[in-house]
Amino acid sequence: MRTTVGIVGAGPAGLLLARLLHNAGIDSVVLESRDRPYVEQRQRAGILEQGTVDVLRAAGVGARMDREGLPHDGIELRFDRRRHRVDFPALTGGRRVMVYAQTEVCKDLIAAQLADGGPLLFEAEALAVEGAETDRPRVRFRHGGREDVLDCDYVVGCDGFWGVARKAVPAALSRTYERTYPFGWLGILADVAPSHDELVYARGERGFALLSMRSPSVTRAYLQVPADTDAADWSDDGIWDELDRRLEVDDPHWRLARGPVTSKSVTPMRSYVHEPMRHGRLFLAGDAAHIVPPTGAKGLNLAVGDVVTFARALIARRDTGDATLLDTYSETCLRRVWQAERFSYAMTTMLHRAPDATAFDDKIQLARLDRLTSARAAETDLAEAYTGFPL
Ligand code: RFL
Ligand code: PHB
Repeated sequence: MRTTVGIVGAGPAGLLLARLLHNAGIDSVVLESRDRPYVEQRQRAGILEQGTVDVLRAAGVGARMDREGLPHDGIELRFDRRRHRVDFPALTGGRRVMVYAQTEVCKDLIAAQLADGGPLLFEAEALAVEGAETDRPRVRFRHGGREDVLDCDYVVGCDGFWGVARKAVPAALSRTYERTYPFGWLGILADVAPSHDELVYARGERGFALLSMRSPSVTRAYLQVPADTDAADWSDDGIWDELDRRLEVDDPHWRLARGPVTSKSVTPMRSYVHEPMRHGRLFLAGDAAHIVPPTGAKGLNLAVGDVVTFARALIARRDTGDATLLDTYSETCLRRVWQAERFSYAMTTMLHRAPDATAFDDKIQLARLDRLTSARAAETDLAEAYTGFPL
């Protein structure tokens, strides 16, 4: 098989890249190791930045998002039994976010690709990327019990944190920066209307809690738990009791609505960056190159930023012959990536209670929250980072 751009992985990064290239008349082949139902049902992100929303609309895959997504103008912070709302449009000159699940973004992109795009092969596992330093990189893969080779002009590794593409960068040229956190998130979906009309990020003495949503009738919520937690050890009542405790405020109108829990799972928390994000004709995008803890809601949005940057660079190369944007892909992406790393780290360390936290650490967290909720400059910084820096 032969194509211009070989794309490894059909998560949001790979699927959106295939769409952007298709719209520009550049052919691609997407290889995805899992089957379609798995990719469409994997529960993950829920928040799209303003820039991500704009990109999906411009790519022609925003119609259902605009019908079913929930535009949000702010979030609530809870600490010390207090509630504080952060008003995004007022602080950012009109920027907001959209609640529209990653599962739905993927379904929309898959439907578009299968309708009129290039090949999207499910259950096609990439085994290795080879020849990245040559003009003809290739992906060795297994599909339908057979090994095959995809010959490309460019390969984009969109195969997530556990993928194979990153391994094609020689160890001597790779630098990695990493931090693991001594806690994870227990996430649930529940068939009950969200108890609040915006997301609630809560710092409590017993740890962090997040109240989110998937639709007007489905609640998504998370609890900070020890890193080695087994989700099966938590009963539904136990989860609701703990959410109740961590979301408690001195407001007689607040009440957490409970309902049947339909899914629960534990996610580890990690910060990770691989540099550089390009080696020869291999480009890394999304979780294949970097991971953020989910507290800043940045992972999917970073993946979108990377593939938009790559698509623009390749289109410029085709239209003008100038490869500068391809050559500077890594630097361009990493600048944005490190801003998201900074923000995700700041949100995580401000709101979670580490197992070895001291009384001093607690006071510093509260002082950071106090500053955020009393100084417009600090609040503006949060609002700008949360709604996303322009692409
Ligand atoms: P993905 O989604 O991991 O997709 C990679 C794809 O590659 C496939 N693959 C292979 N295919 C072929 N051959 C191989 N050898 C392969 N190896 C792997 C995989 O099967 C998969 O389909 O990476 P991508 O596209 O870079 O997208 C990244 C996002 O998925 C991720 O950053 C976000 O989900 C992170 N995240 C959030 N991001 C946000 O922007 N906003 C949020 O609100 C948000 N919340 C979250 C999150 C992630 C979470 N978890 C579970 C990690 C909440 C959670 C709980
Ligand atoms: C989600 O709804 O899954 C979600 C929302 C905000 C985050 C992380 C996850 O920061």
